[in-house]
Amino acid sequence: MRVLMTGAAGGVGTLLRPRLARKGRVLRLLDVVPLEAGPGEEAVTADITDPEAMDAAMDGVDAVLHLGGHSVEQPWADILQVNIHGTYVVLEAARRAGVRHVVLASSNHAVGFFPRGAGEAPDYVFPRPDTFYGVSKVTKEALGSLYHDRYGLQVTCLRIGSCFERPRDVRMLSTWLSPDDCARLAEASLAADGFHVVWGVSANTRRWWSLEEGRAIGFEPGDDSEVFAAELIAEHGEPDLGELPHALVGGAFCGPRYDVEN
Ligand code: 15L
Repeated sequence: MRVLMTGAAGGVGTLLRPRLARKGRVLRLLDVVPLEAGPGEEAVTADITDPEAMDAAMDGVDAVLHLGGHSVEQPWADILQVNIHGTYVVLEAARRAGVRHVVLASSNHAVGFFPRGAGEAPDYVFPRPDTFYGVSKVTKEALGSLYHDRYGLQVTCLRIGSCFERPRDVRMLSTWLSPDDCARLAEASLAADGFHVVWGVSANTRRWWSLEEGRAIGFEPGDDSEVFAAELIAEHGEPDLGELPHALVGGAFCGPRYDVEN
């Protein structure tokens, strides 16, 4: 079993790398930044927008975990080239190589303007991107859907919340995806057949995003950000759920800081 991980040098890739190591599995780490391969790993320095390099990177690969691309807002031209075109190149290379499973790192920012309501935000919320970055995640999901329906790839898109070692602010008490839960979600997704869009969130007490579809593909989160709540609230104060960053899925990404003229 060989898994190609794009964006392996990034934040989520770095957290997942040790957690996805398995006996009998080779992790092929791909990034524009050179990486040193450890036991059970292979390193490829390549750009996801380079079709020849991606064809070569797919050789012998069973599944792809596509994390590569900008992870925050950038000028449109960069988002278009790296996140949108790059995802097309990755999926095309996977299709040509006959790869069965592809997991796409989407983001909560694909649906950033979805408002907090009385109940949980359901799975498969219609796209409401909050930035050009969010648009690229919507496009990623759309490309994944196309490559599933037209070419039979098994695709799972992860609407990841906030994947860090620990929550960094009060919003993340709701949106945190612990590194261990991210690995659990990646494992479930790498084995899931069909086309799925799931929230990437831990079993946080303050969670307001559904875990139903995640659980349907076999993801059982084991962590809860509540253990960090007292400390974060002492530092930042109690959240006002009617205001940003708490009132909308995408938090501060929905605010004026991300207007194109700022
Ligand atoms: C994301 O999609 C970003 O990659 C990450 O940096 C965080 O800001 C996260 O969303 C979030 O919403 O907390």
